[in-house]
Amino acid sequence: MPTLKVFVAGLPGVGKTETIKSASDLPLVSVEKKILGTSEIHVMDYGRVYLPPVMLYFYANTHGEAPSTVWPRLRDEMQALLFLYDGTAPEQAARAHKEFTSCISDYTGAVVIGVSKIDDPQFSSGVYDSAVEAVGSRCAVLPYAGLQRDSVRVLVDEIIRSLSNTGGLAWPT
Ligand SMILES: Nc1nc2c(ncn2[C@@H]2O[C@H](COP(=O)(O)OP(=O)(O)OP(=O)(O)O)[C@@H](O)[C@H]2O)c(=O)[nH]1
Ligand SMILES: [Mg+2]
Repeated sequence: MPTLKVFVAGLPGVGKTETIKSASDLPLVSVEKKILGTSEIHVMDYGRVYLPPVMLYFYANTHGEAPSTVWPRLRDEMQALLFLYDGTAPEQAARAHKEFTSCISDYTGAVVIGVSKIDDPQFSSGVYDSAVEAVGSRCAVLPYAGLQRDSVRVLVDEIIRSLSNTGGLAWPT
C-alpha cells in the first residue's frame, strides 16, 4: 500500500492536535518516534487516515517546541509539510512566517499552508492576506476549521494534489 507521511507544523496553540484528530481514522495518540538514522526518540502527535489507495500518516510537534527545531531531523522522511498559521493571532504571523521560511528552505516535498480557526469570531483575514503575500506562488494557502473533518479534508486533498503535480506520487490518481 502506498504511504504518505505528512508533518503538521506550527507555533503553539495554532491547532495542530485538533487538525490531526479531525483528519484521522483513529483516536489521537502520542508516539515516541524514532528519528531516522539516529537513536533519538521524539514525542509527537500521531494520526492516520486511509484514503484509497493511500495511507496517510500525520505527525505534529508538541510541548510548545518550535517546528523549525524538529523539522530538520524529520524532513528527509516526510513527503509533505502542512504548515499552520493561527487565523486568530495576527501578532504571531511574522514569527510563523519566519518558522515557515526556515522549514521550506531546500525542501522539495509538497507544501501547503493552512490558516486555522476560520470558524472563530476572532479570525482575521489579515493573517490570510499576509501569508499569501509572503509565500507568493510557492504553495497554496487555505483558510480552514480544524475542528471540522470536511474542512481538514480540503487541506489533505490539496496535499495529494500538489504531490501529484510535482510527480511525487508513486501511484496513479
Ligand atoms: N474555533 C476553533 N478553535 C480551534 C480550532 N483548532 C484548534 N482550536 C482550539 O485552539 C486551541 C489549541 O488547539 P490545539 O490543537 O491544541 O493546538 P496545538 O497546535 O496542538 O498546540 P500545542 O500542542 O500546544 O503546540 C484549543 O483550544 C482548540 O480547541 C479551530 O479550527 N477553530
Ligand atoms: Mg498539540
